[in-house]
Amino acid sequence: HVPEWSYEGENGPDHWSMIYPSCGGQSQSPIDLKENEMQQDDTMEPFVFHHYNELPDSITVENVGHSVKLTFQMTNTPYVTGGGLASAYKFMQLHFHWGIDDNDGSEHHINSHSYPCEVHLVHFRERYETPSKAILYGDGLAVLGSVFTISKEDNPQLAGLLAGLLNVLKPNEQVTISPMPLSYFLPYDTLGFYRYKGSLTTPPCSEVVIWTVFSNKLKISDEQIRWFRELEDFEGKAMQHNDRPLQPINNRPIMMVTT
Ligand code: B30
Ligand code: ZN
Repeated sequence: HVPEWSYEGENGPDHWSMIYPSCGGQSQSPIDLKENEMQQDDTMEPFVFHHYNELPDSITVENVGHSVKLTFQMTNTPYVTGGGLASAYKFMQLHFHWGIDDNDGSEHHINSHSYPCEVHLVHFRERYETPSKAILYGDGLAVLGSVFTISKEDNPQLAGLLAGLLNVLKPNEQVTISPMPLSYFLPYDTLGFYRYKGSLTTPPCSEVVIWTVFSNKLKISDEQIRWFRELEDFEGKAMQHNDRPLQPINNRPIMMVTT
């Protein structure tokens, strides 16, 4: 289907709230994560990632028109506990946000700095049984985000995915890629992170997300990012960027966990 929203022009982010009222809410994402405005939290235990190192049977890559999404077919669904989360959150999908050039593209900013790319690992709270039921609750989803910095060398862990992109240049196209563990999309050290309550960064912008952004970064080369920008959107135009502008914090507490 063709959605009623995009990242540019008449259906761009400034207009989302006309059709999707939550996009005009008071707890929207992304935000600028400024360390000097955060509270330190020493009570959150480290994350525990279950089955994140297991090889899936297969991975499906899909061009969803506004991003590229990966789903993992595996016997044991990965899930996350700890990290200040109330209970287990099951992995659903991961996807990427990127920018027109390497100065921009991450949705969250860290200390007012934007990064060229950000990956979102989307999870739903197990006790709500399904993703569609989970988004009816303020703590229904947990999204784990990591930003990328530019490396001179290609990141070999991204090679299989990026090769697959050539087969999904058009919306709704799907391809199966060689299995790799979900842990490839987490920084090596996940002990440091930022935490706040926010929303989906795309319509319907539901305010149901416990956000985590890790302080450590992943790596991607400039040549590798270019592949994302080649994907086509529903209008047949290159998806040059898919980062929502920063949203007001409105007195929300932002927590920081350091090692
Ligand atoms: S994000 O991580 O805040 N960018 C959804 C999940 C996470 C984020 C944004 C949206 C989500 O579940 N959206 C509704 C379902 N989508 C399915 C999808 O896979 O991606 C349907 C849709 O638009 O129509 Cu996009
Ligand atoms: Zn996202």
